[in-house]
Parts: sequence; structure tokens; C-alpha cells
Amino acid sequence: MGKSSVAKIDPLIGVVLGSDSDLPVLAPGLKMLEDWAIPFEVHILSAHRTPEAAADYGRSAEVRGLQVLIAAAGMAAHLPGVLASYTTLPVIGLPVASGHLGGKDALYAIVQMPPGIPVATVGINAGKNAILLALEILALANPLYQDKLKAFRKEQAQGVLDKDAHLQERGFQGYGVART
Ligand code: RP5
Repeated sequence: MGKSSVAKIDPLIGVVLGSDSDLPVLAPGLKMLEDWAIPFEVHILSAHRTPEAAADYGRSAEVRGLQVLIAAAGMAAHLPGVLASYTTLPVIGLPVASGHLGGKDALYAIVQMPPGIPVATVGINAGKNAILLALEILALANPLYQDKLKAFRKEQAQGVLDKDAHLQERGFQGYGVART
């Protein structure tokens, strides 16, 4: 037997982190993609520390078959904008709380793109929303992904209704700690 006989599926979502310190913000969302069998890849590339590699990633993303990019970065968060400048694929910027300004620096850096090079922006540390938004983009052309998103919404709604039922049963003083 040669190499592994398991066929590798080409990734559709490209996730790029400015640093490995950004990984915890994305990890729960990446787990969701894994659970749903959505092909993705994750890389660590910095707009400032590895500018050439970041540019190469942006340039080659489309021909490699990626359909949407997520770029997470903190502080002077130029990574999403730099990637967006090299590709016409949709780029979702995820501002990460890092350093003394708590992520507002990254949020402003990502959301204030100059006209002509858009970057969709989610909230500070909103890793799951970045992943869900990427999946919603993919789902435009894939009914199977639509089904996964609809099932997720249904499950999420049921979770809220269960909490309300618990609150009605126990009253606010007997509710206990908030459940995630
Ligand atoms: C940004 O600087 C990274 O995205 C990270 O959020 C922040 C700090 O990076 P490290 O010093 O932890 O590598 O470029």
C-alpha cells in the first residue's frame, strides 16, 4: 500500500489566523465544521510578520478551490484586508481581543476598509458567527449545507425554549447558573 487510501476532500473554507494565540477564539467554530463534515483548512499567517506568505495565500486561494475566507487577527488587524486585496472571494474578518485595547482596535481596523475592497466583519471574538456566516455563503449553492444550518437553528431555538420552561418551573430564584 502506498499513501493513505482515504481521499482528501479539497477545502472550501480557508481560515487564516494572524497568530496561534488567536486559535482559541476559532476552535469551537472549527469543531462545528468538523462535526458537520464541511471541508476547511486552517493556517497561521501574519500580514506583518509573514507578509509574502499572506499575499501568496490570498493570490492562490481561488485557484485552489476555496470559496470563502475567514481571517482572524488582533491589535492592528490588517490580515483580513490584506487577503481581501489579493482575491475577489468573500473575506470575513474576525477581530480578536488581544493587547490593551480589548479588540476594539482590531474591530476598527477590520471594519473600516476603504471603498472597493470589502471585508465582512463579525463581532469581537465572535468565532462561531464567522464560521456560520462562511457556511451561509457556501449554502447558497449547496442545499445540504442549508439543511445543516436549518437543523442548527432549530436546535438552538429548542435550547432557548428549554431554558424558558426551566425558568417557568423553578422561578428566577431557583433557576441556578446560566446554561450555555
Ligand atoms: C496579531 O497580534 C495576532 O492576530 C494576535 O491577535 C496578536 C498578538 O499576536 P502574538 O503576539 O500572540 O503572536 O497579529
